[in-house]
Amino acid sequence: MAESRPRVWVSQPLFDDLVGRLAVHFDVHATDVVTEHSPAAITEALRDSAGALVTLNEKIGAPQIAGAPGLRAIANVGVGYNNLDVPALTAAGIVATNTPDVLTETTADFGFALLMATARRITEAERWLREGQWQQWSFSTLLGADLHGSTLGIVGMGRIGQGIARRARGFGMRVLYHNRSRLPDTVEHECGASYAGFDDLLAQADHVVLVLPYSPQVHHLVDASALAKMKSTATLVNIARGGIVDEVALADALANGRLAAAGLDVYEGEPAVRPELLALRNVVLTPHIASASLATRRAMVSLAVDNLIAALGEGPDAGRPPTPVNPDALAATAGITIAKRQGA
Ligand code: 8YV
Repeated sequence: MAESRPRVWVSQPLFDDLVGRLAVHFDVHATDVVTEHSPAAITEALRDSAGALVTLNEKIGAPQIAGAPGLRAIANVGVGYNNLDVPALTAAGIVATNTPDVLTETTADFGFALLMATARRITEAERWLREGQWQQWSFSTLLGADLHGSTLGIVGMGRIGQGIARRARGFGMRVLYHNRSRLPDTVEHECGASYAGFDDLLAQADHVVLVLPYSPQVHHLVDASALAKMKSTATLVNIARGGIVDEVALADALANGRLAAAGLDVYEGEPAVRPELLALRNVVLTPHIASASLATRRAMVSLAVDNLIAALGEGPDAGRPPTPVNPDALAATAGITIAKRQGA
């Protein structure tokens, strides 16, 4: 009797040719149309699965894995993995993986684009023009803030933050950064960036970019009191996660001239965007697309597929997924892989 192959769930339509590589090893249950899966639907999809390829939309914690005894790996398509309860997965021996590195430069490009659009009011200017408001050229139309010669404050100096710092250097900006830990001198030097305390960075920066990973510890890190420490002429860009900014306080600061402008790619309740933000002209709003170049989105899916195949003990890297986030859980998978190699 033919041995049944492990079932793998793919939560969203990704790239068929890349996801198709899973079918060499697994019985693939792919989602054909973009779907908002309810927590119960995720539980159901995982129940008989050995692995899953998921995106930030799928929140997976203890309730979702409780009824899935055969689940061994979750491959997240994204560098951020705050949609996963990693301690719960680790405790259950489930390997979690993410997709770092492949999106670094694309995301840094976008962070810089959003910064420029925000400081120089590009989307606001286009809207104004399309509305037919450009009746006569005027010297004082849509005056913005310079990037060159200004001070950039980067909060979260991982790979993407460093990519933004290198770009800022080319623009003649002074770069301050704040991070959980200070970077080695060589990296600071290469990025042309100096370490600053959080409050100091807020007070000195003309432009602040948030690129730090989300965790409950940084929920609403940028709240009313943090915003009050910033210059009223400053701009704020968030390409990290929505929950890091108190959006009500931000909208209030933007509406009342306590902050010049903001550029947001991420939102606390996305895809919903607060009406207070939608009503403002001095905020650039994009729909979580910082990593969305075709080449990079393909590279992310490809890496996630590699991770899932390896984490489930198949392929040339069986038992050694390239980018695990909880290597502790790999021990369990390694045991399965060894047993499988031995024909158990
Ligand atoms: C992804 C992101 O598009 O990588 C991340 O953390 O926020 C985005 O680049 C998203 O995670 C897709 O799941």
